[in-house]
Amino acid sequence: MAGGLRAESDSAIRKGVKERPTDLAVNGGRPAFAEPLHVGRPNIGDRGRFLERANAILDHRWLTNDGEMVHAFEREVAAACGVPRAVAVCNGTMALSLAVRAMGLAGEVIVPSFTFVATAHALLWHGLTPVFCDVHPDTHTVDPARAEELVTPRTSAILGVHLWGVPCDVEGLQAVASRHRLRLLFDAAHAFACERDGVPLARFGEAAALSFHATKVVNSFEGGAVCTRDEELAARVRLMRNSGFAGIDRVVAAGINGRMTEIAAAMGLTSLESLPRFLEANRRNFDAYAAGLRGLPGVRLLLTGTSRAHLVLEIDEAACGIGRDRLVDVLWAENVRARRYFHPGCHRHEPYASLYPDAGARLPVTERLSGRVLALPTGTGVTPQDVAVVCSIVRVATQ
Ligand code: T4K
Repeated sequence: MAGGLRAESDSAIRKGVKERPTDLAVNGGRPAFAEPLHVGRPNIGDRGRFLERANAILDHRWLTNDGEMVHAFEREVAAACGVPRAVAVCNGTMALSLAVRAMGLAGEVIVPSFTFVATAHALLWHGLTPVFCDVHPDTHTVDPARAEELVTPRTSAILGVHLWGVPCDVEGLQAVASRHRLRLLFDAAHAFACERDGVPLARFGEAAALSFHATKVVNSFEGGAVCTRDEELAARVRLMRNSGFAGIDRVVAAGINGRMTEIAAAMGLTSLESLPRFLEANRRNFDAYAAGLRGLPGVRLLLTGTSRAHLVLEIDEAACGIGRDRLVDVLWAENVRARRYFHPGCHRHEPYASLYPDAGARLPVTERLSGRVLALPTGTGVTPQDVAVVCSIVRVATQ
């Protein structure tokens, strides 16, 4: 009986796998998926709970600005991140922007170029100069040795990014920061539910900015939060989130509207309740990808953060005979919407390309990675059978 069931599920999993080059859609075969399989398909929690919360919001007629749902979400996020305070805001870019502003940074800030462009924009919007730093080839996070080379009398801080939820070399960066009296903060947009040796990544640094965008492991449609162990910093962020209002008609700072809405917080709370299920799906998919891609020359599966929310490959064309961009074309033809995150690196996007035309010369790892990395679909919208099919496409394309 058990053997029969096993055989059935194995054959179900093999359904649709590609076996030879002529099976590929780029060679005239039928696309593997009828509907697009997206990177970043949102995880959806319990609809009933979400709709109950939506009704409660409407009943209370409190839709935004420091409402009960936002307070509850902040408490949950702070507890999950092991910090006394989390200040919820409208998105991750705003979280970064408020952290930078509330910390009073000035002059130059050392930041990786291999990240989503919002990391750099959050600095530029405050008149700061992003100084792009190379990353370590194994972790894709800022290399402390390279960061130290970039310190000048104008440097005020290092902004590390826990890319893919992989921890930065926090101690290495802290040592550089201490030696040069710099501040240290983190873009933790990818790092919710990620830990290092049991410590949530959002605990590191003076402040960490989270994103709860639809594509993140926990989402609030759009959303973000600043996590910090510094009560005064949290109070400043909270003040600035609400246009600088310290009382009902007293403004004490040039704040902004960074408020999270109640409906967003309701989605965030509902997502948090289902987090164990989301993590289980990510880990199951990661293991299935690891098994499906094992032994493929030139295809490296990055060990992403402990939430396994990102599925990241590095393609070495010399070893596997196909370049990353061609492989992305092959996957798209199959309706697998693989993404070239974070091609081509911030320094090659505007306005940075014009501001710092020579930056690429000191970013060899970033330049190499941005030509080799691709993200594949995972999360609750992706099944082990989907993974088997995606792996078979990669396997046949790299044969
Ligand atoms: N720092 C880092 C390191 C970040 O990665 C990000 C954001 C930030 C800071 C800033 O945080 P936020 O301000 O965004 O909260 C996406 C996300 O929009 C962005 O949040 C994320 N990082 C980045 C890595 O990816 P795009 O331009 O790829 O496209 P988007 O939002 O259209 O979504 C990607 C794919 O996901 C779509 O092709 C289809 C799928 N999708 C998306 C949405 C929104 C769905 O299936 N359903 C959906 O509702 O930026």
